[in-house]
Amino acid sequence: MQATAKAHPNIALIKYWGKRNAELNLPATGSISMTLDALWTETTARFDKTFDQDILILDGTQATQNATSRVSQFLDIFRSLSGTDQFARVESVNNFPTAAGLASSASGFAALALAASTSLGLDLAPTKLSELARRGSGSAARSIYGGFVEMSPGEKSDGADAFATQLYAESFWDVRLLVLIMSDASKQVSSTDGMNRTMATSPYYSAWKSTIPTDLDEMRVALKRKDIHRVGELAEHSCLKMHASSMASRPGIIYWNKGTVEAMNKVRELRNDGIPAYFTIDAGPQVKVLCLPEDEEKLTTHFQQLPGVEKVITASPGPGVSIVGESP
Ligand code: 2P0
Repeated sequence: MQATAKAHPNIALIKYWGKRNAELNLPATGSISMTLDALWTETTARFDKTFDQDILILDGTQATQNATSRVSQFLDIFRSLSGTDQFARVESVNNFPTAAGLASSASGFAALALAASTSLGLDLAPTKLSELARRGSGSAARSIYGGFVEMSPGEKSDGADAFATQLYAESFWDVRLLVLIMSDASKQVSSTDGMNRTMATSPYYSAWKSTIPTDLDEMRVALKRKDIHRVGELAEHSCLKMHASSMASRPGIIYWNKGTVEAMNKVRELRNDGIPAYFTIDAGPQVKVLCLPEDEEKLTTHFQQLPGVEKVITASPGPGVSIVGESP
């Protein structure tokens, strides 16, 4: 059978940065995210006994050996669960640039987890799907669900309790996340390499880690109250703290460029003018701005005028992963 799944990336409001076990991809801390409606990945998986190797097609082009072997290793988990040794053809399409630092691995591995398990006839509970998606990419565990999602680091050594759960569905709170695409998307250190280096060499990592349980508690309360100021302040703090910890690595990791800093300053300037707007930044230069729907247009106009900003994408809380096509 062949199955096509659709998943949306998510942006962490309380960041995940560091692993307690690299092989099983177990996060060192919990995290809280929002799934984005405007961006998506659609992935089709077909296992067939006539295939003699796994094939990965990304946005219409055959993927590199590295990308294909990462996907092959991920598919091995599903092959082992269903007791098959068949190879697969995986075709994946993003409606956004793959390398733009927009969490394509989150939507990519969430979609692949559901497409692969469905095409093999495995009917997995969402928590199991989330646990398996995590093996592909830590943030993918959160993209199984829509709306506002919390990832648990778990305590078990086999990772059976390291999965995400939904805090609130996408209909809970109508907020916006403006994604500012920077024109100078300079080459970055991958998330995996960045977090591993931070954990191994940054004197600030342990301090960062010790503050996360409180951040998570406070974010849950702020979300429940739909308090944009508190959610935004906590998200901005979590982001700056993650970056400060990375910058203190050896060699230091700087994900920002000139446009990133200009956008951060602009967000704070607009906030001083009374508009509730708060930024967050992941392992790349893009700035994401949390705001209310009524300020979306005004803020977009301001950000489009910044010289470092190429494009602004507007996202709202989006849905979890789903099957959008099946055929024999
Ligand atoms: C997050 N990031 O919580 C953090 C904040 C980026 C910055 O999760 O190594 O691609 O595959 O588990 O999921 C991006 O890291 O890392 C990420 P791996 P992933 O969203």
